[in-house]
Amino acid sequence: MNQTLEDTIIAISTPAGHGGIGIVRLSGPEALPIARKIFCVKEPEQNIPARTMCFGYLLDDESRETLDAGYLCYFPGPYSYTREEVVEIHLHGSPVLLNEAVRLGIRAGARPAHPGEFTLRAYLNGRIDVIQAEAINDLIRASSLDQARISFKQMEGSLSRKIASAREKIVDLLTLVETSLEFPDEDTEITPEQIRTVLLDLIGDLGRLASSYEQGRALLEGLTVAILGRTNVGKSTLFNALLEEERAIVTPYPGTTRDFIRENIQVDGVLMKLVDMAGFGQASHPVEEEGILRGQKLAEKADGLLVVLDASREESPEDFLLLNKFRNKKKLLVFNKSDLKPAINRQKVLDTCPGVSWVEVSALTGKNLGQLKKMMLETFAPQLEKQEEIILHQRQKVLVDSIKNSLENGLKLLDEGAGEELVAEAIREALPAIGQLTGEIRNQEVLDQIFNRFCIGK
Ligand SMILES: Nc1nc2c(ncn2[C@@H]2O[C@H](COP(=O)(O)OP(=O)(O)OP(=O)(O)O)[C@@H](O)[C@H]2O)c(=O)[nH]1
Ligand SMILES: [Mg+2]
Repeated sequence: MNQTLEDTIIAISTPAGHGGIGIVRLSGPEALPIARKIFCVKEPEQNIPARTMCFGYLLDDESRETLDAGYLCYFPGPYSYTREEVVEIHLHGSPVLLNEAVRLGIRAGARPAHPGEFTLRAYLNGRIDVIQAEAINDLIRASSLDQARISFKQMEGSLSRKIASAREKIVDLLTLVETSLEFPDEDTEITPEQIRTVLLDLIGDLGRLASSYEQGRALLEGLTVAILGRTNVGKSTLFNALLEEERAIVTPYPGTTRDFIRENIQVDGVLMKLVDMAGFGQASHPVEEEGILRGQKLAEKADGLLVVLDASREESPEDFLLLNKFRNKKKLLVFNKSDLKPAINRQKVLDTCPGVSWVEVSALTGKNLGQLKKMMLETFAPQLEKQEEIILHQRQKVLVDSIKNSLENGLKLLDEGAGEELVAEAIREALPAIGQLTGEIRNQEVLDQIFNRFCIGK
């Protein structure tokens, strides 16, 4: 990726397609002069107010043809997204016009931006670190509100501060150990016990951070929740009701659903991939049999199960078979068709799986579906502490693990009675990983990987 900061870059910053407005953005030393060439505003250049919308016209400066009306907004560096001179031109959201504006901008001296290059510049100019850059992209691509919340905090520097504080503690510890080595007689001496306390504290913190990656992944990818039960209990009806869309076919005949269907829903900001599948029981057709097998495999891997039972009929051996088969999975028991006269022996079912939460619903009338959603959150979703930091990227997880490893090596040496010099050396090995985590140590390949995931114009 070209990283010359002398260039002025240009790109459309709004998504592809037609929209109410579309924004072309420029960043670099010539941003304002170039913008003024292609966009005509009343104010003379020296009077263009900062961060204020100025009405004007998109103009082909060669043919003198006016192409659109809109607004120009000038963000003088360093008070801009990239810390450089930045101009946004707001036009009508027409791809034809926006592309033309970019073409005119290039003719006037700008160069097309690479994906993520605006954010890359913000990083190269020291406004954000790599963790924050990753968070910006996460925020843009967030598929659930929870994920967006976490990414926003990280964009504002919460995770970076946590890493900085770990770094500070490590550096302080190293300084103490080194001073006590250099001046052994003075009262600067640090005891192995003190070193151990600091190390254990840091290792605990980093361990919690590393294990938050599992939650992070669940957030990014969503939780898979499989709807399972014998045929005709109302799985597809429940699936549709939770989806609020008539997605799966529902009929009064057992064996309606044969293949599985997966759709995303959001429950209070948490992304769940809901899967409807063939009902368990005697298959009436080889296709259904295959569907049942696939469903079982899926259910085994799911993050949670909704085991649906027909409360208007007596419990059947298949119900018990199912409950036993998925004994060790997180699940909820859903007694469906509660609008009809009950016939199931609920207690008998509950006795086979003590401790499992249950709810009586009617997928048909919608009764208790809100309650069911609440329970799905409580039972399946990782419980996020609001102030806790979550790692969303494998890159970050690998580096946090590596920092923790170095500290653990130091601790091991300390426990084996090795000299403080050796202990310090092991601890010092944590520093490069910290540098890579926040991007202080620049690795072109890693930067390319991170910023290539961005859209053009961000
Ligand atoms: N009264 C009542 N009927 C329901 C309810 N839920 C589903 N049904 C009916 O039960 C029948 C079967 O519903 P489905 O949703 O197709 O059941 P399923 O479990 O997906 O069935 P298979 O795909 O064949 O395994 C349909 O006639 C639904 O209208 C409910 O809560 N109350
Ligand atoms: Mg079905």
